[in-house]
Amino acid sequence: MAQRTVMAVLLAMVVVLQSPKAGGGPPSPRAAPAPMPAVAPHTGVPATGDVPAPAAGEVLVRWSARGDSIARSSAAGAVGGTVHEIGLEAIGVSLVRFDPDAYAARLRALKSVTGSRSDIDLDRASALAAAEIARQSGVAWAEPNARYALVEGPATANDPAFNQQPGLRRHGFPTAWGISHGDGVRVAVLDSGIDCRHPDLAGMCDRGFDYLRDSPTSGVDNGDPHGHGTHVASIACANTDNAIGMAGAGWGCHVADHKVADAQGYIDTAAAARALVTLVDDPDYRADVANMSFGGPAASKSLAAAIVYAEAGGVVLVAAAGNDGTSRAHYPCALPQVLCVGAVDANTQRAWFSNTGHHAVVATGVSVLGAGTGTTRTVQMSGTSQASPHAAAAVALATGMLAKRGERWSPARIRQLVIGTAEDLGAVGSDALYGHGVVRADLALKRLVQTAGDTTPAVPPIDARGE
Ligand SMILES: [Ca+2]
Ligand SMILES: [Ca+2]
Repeated sequence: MAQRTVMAVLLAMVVVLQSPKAGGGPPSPRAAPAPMPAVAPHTGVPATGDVPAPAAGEVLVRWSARGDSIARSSAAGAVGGTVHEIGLEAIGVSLVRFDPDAYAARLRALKSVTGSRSDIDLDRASALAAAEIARQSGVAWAEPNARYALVEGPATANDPAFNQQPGLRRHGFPTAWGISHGDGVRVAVLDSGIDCRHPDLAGMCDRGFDYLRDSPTSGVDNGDPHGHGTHVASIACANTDNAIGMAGAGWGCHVADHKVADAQGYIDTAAAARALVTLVDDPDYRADVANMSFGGPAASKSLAAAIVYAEAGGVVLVAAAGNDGTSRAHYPCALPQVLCVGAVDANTQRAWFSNTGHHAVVATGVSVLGAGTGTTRTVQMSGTSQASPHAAAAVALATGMLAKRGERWSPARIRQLVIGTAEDLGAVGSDALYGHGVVRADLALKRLVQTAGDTTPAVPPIDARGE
């Protein structure tokens, strides 16, 4: 066999066991995690409450071909209104403004005469005015100037540990959840395995592959002797709003366990490269995103070729910048096809261990809460390993939103979306400590909202390396 390069080590450290909370918190861990209770699937955007009333005294009117200016004025006059052009001439629509109080009073008086007096409020007056205008000559249709609400999500998820996950708020995930839940998105986790029996991961694991044993994993009874992969997977896609444990940043995304690391946390180039190629070549393992919370200084050509292959195959590649605290290039993160993620603490100060100079963005990577293995419900770990899945989750939410409207963007374009919406930190502009800044899932998705139906790139190409 060809000599294998020991490629990388997993990039997390400082494990702090977290004891279960008394009262209100998750139940005490037992020898085997309890099976996941049935939870209704997350489907789309949550309801936003009451529908706002239409704008008072305004009706939008579409004129028919024969509607000349005299007919228009006459139609508007039927409700005591006047015609206003508001820039919708291209679609034949004008705004009729009228005095809603006067119109409502007139209707009340009429009803009084006919013996059917009842209160007519302003909302009702808008609908009635529209109906009256619609009956006039030269009018194709008329409708109240209805209002819509911004789609805003829940301020919090109901997971009991949510308040111990300040990074989620810092990255704008709760707002992003109001726009997308990442449903149907698969994040391949190239790591030490995933404990898919964990109550916050059961049901979120898709079929995966164990490259050490050369065999598929079911996504049901997978194991993780190291614990690293389980933690990373949960940060991205733990079951959210299920009243159990923690929230996953990607809310409803699924993970696939691509086990490439041994129990000591080492990954060889062959396993990593094979996993990347599998994500593209084997339809059973197709993935939208690959999270690589590993790396090292070896500039392997094979790994680089596999990265290029996976990106060309449509996989958005996200990796950890490394925990050496140096500016030395760290692979695969330093490759240009990879969204390279450094770590910051809860105050968005650079984590002391986070490598510099090669990452595109930063995310929370100090004392991050995630799923433990075995009987441990949650643990805290620190590392760029923990930062990377936050960025992967932002990608998952964006990918899910695009899929809902029938779009699929290239990995490069999605990478540019995350980079282009990052919040600048430290020195103005891209810098060695923070790259382009901290991941803002909310801003990324809001930019996607703005680009609905737009076929031009959401953001101009940006040199992710910052030069
Ligand atoms: Ca949960
Ligand atoms: Ca900066």
